[in-house]
Amino acid sequence: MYKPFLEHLRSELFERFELEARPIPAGLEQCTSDRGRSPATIESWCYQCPELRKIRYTYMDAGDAMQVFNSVVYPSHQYDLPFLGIDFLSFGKVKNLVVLDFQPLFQDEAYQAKYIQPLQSLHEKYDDLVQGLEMKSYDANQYFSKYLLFAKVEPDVVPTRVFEAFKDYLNLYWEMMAAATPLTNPEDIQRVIAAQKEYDQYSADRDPAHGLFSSHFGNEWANRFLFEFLFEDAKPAVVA
Ligand code: BLA
Repeated sequence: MYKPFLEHLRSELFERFELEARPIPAGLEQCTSDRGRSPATIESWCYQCPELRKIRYTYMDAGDAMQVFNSVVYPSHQYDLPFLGIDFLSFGKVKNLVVLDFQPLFQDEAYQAKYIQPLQSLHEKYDDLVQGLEMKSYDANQYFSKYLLFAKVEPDVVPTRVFEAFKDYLNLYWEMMAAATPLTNPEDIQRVIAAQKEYDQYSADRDPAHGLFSSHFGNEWANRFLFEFLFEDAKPAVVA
């Protein structure tokens, strides 16, 4: 269902950047299971280039039962650009949830004006993908922008409206990247490093997918996937 999105992201990345593979810890690149009701496969890819220190994307395929395409692009530490965050999920072809955002590192006004305001016109263009849904796991005011696309959609709009929106958001992201000037002040860079790290911790602590991973691939695999790959700068909570 979301394979064309993955293909589009991949070809855009390879066209625009000098990508180098970024290693994925052994055993986490791919996993297949026949536990649970339907067989599931999860596969991930990871790259880096001078501008983008970590580009990861994951596809989880459990046939009609579930399709997930998830990706985060982490700019290099000398860029205070937002993350590009993608989470497209489909359960039983019925519940199709799409989330697409430029995830801000900071919430101050200068940052919003520079990196989030440019999204406004796309957000308006795709107002059918803006539904004011409530977030259950996350805080909408942290690491999300006010111009995110977040919608429950019918399957027929996925290859049409959602794909159009995806292409437009990606294009704007590349434009923003191309226009960005690297930070030179070590303190500013430290601030980016800290915020990116906090994003990993925040996301790992709240990730609504842990149960999904562990039901298919086991708890141990799920923990490794979360803390060694998806959000590798996060530390697992210490359980007494
Ligand atoms: C929701 N994301 C979800 C849910 C799951 C995942 C299972 C809950 C769906 C439901 O309501 O039933 C799945 N998250 C994943 C998967 C991975 C993951 C499979 O990290 C990894 C492979 N989530 C992101 C990113 C964004 C994001 C980058 O990982 C930003 C665009 C957003 N996911 C996001 C939001 C929700 C969600 C906003 C709704 C959650 C809520 O209600 O709080």
